[in-house]
Amino acid sequence: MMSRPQSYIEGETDSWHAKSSTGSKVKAERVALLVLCLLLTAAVLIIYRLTFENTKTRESLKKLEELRMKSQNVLTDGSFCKCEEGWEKHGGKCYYFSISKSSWEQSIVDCRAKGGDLVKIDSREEQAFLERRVRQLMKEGEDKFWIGLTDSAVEGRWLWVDGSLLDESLKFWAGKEPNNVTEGDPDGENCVRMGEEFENKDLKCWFDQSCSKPQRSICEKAGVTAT
Ligand SMILES: [Ca+2]
Ligand SMILES: [Ca+2]
Repeated sequence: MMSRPQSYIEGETDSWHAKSSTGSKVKAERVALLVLCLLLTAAVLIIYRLTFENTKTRESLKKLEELRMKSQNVLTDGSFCKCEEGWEKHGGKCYYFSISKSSWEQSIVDCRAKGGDLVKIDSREEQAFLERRVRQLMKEGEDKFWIGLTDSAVEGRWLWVDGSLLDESLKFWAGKEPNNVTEGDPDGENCVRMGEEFENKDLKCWFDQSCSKPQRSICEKAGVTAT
């Protein structure tokens, strides 16, 4: 029996090895391609999801802002509030920021002639609104605005224009105020003005001042209802 030449067997083995090596290479490339495809698909899905969520978040924020704007102008009976020309609407109330300066007493007279009164601050939110608006209207430190708070009757006993006592949790005195300085006015400082040109720490921008010293003022009145 004749056996194959040794060289022939070696040649066949080399060829088999070459084929086997090429096959493994192709297989590895296919696996790599598959992995790449999977990664690409995952990336596309993630990008799509993020874009979708981003759009959803923007829509939710827009809706929240609309609700916030609406809630500020809706009164308790569900009707909407309107303000006369020159008055600014906020939280169902109308505010008039007078830049002409007068004494605290005269400011009350002027506000009442307009159908309102010097402002009474009932919440931190209201203080935040007024603090921001006053800051926008001020050009220098003396452009402060009277609010309806006084201790004229009893020193240190702060009352609002409607006769109510100042709520301890709603005080926004700046620095070491009230200091009841008596220089320039022997009666001291018995009326309150508010405002700083720059952003105030924790909304604290109230200063007691001599009631006769002319200041700008903030009037407040209820909004006119409209359904
Ligand atoms: Ca005082
Ligand atoms: Ca003072």
